[in-house]
Amino acid sequence: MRTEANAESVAQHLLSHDKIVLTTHMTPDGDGLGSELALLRYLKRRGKNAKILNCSTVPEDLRFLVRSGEVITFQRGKHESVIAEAEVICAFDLGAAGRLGRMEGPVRSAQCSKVLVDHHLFDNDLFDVLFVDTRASSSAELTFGLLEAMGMKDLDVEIAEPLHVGLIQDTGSFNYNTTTPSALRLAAKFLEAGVKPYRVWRKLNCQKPLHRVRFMGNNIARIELHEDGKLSSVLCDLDYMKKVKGEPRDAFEVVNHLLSIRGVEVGCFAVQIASDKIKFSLRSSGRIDVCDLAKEFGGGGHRFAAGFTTNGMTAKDAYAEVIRRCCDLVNPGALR
Ligand SMILES: [Mn+2]
Repeated sequence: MRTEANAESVAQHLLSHDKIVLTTHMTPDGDGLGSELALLRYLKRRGKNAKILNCSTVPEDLRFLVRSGEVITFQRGKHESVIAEAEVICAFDLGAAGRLGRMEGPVRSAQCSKVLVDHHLFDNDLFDVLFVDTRASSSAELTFGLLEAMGMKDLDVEIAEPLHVGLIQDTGSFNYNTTTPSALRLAAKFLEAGVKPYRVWRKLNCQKPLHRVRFMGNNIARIELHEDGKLSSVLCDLDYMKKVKGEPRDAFEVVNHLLSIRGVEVGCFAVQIASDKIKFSLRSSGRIDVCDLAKEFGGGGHRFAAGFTTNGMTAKDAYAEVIRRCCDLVNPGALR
């Protein structure tokens, strides 16, 4: 049975079980990781046997949030039993089932209850309890509601800091349309609990190795414009990364610069992660929905920030195809 749950019912559901496995999407961001860390810490205080099991390792810039032993990286042949023995699996910020990566199969086979806490549009065929609100700024905001519903009395920095990171990442430091009055009230609560915004900002944004900053500069220098400047794009393929000694994980930041150009309505960033796998990130300045296009290619996300990965096409072909579709988005029906 599938239930559209509220914070109270999910809270009771979690509290009535003991073995709880928390997880989030591959290459976790601050929102997914922050949400699961906050819930893990609270569940442990409540005496629960809770674990975080993720399909990818914690990205370097988020490691400051994690204490040793708090996050387990899923390994085939080793951690299937953790999933099989769980009484509840609770996933955060997922967006699409495929984003469980190598864990998708084991999670699908598990017999236990599966809870999703998310603010993405989600085509669900996996979870039996859905705590999804696409109007929420972040999964962190929903997780905070869940903690309150569980009876959390005193919010402290151990729980507030990871949630704060989720909140600031998903609101673009309180600049995106996701910046609601309740998001700002939540930030105030986090600061009252001891979060130091300057510390968090330094940890998140001022710890880059030189080669990554230079690599970003190289990518910015290669931004192309299409359709009278309404569409901006960059392709970062393996040949190029080899030439400049860049890595896919260092490339993604360039996406934030695609919409910084006057007149650009859609930004498309493509990075080749394997010979026939190209990861696309689409961003919209706020008029054009890019999520439907991402869904057509098997991905998803939000209306103005979405992504997907193509399989079985060369980087050049996949990029050409996606750019053609993006041109149609910014200038529908144009002859070209
Ligand atoms: Mn999120």
